Amino acid sequence: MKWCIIMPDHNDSLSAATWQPLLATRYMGRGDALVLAEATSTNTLLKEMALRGAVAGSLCLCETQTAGKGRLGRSWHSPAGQGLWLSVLLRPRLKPEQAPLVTLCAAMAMEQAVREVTGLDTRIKWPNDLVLQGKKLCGILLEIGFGAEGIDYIIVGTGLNVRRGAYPAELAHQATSIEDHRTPPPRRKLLVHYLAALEDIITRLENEGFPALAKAYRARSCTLGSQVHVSGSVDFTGVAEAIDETGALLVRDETGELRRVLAGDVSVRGVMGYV
Ligand code: BT5
Repeated sequence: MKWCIIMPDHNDSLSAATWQPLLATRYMGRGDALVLAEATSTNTLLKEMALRGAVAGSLCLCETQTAGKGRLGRSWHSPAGQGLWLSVLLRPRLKPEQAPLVTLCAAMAMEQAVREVTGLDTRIKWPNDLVLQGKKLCGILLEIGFGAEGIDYIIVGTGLNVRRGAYPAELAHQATSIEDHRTPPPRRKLLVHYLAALEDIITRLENEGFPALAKAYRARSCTLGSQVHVSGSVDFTGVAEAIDETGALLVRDETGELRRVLAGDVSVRGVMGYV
């Protein structure tokens, strides 16, 4: 009988010593770094750190989340070692009404990181998904704290499916992972590229506003120019035409009226099961 030794994948360690020396950022990833084997939710833990005064660029990441959060009370599957379950703290110089734009910036940064590291061609589904061949590869959850002066903190949570085990079989029709398409890279590489791209994009947003990013966003979007179905407090079908200066989606409905969609669920024809 042969021995089979099962070792943890040390090539894919996320301990701070493996990625901090690779950082080429001014502040992103250079504050406090809480790296855990297990967390309830990295967003929840980083929010506590933010309230205790952690600086912008601090982060929390873990191997597995026991209570990973999606939007609107939904949950996020985060099994051990299968993904990049990460939250980053921002204290951006933005007006409160610009805060939702940070979700779009995080999607652009993750799209850039995945493309630079793996060559995969992902698309941004407004507002908070990265999709690959019509299936969800990454979800983003923003949590915002306001103070007397405006935005106090923004927690940018990203769940990126790296290995095939990141999502359960019952989500296989709408979820995907890098490993479904490529040999997965070390997660620290994705992390370092994401932090660099996020710093760059957020700085441009602070200095120049979203119009400076709109062309690049449109080029990577699968929503703009597509037929969409908006559901939630309203229910209608139309064509997504643009993003406004607050991050809202402008959709031309079937009567020709341009309608502003702030939240709610937007299905894009041909993406994540909507036909
Ligand atoms: C999101 O919500 O897409 C936001 C997900 C954010 C997760 C990160 S992980 C680090 C940080 N800490 C947290 O606690 N959260 C953030 P939403 O658009 O509501 O999508 C949630 C839906 O996606 C679920 O209802 C499932 O249908 C599906 N889903 C859950 N886990 C998934 C996974 N691993 N891959 C693909 N789809 C998933």
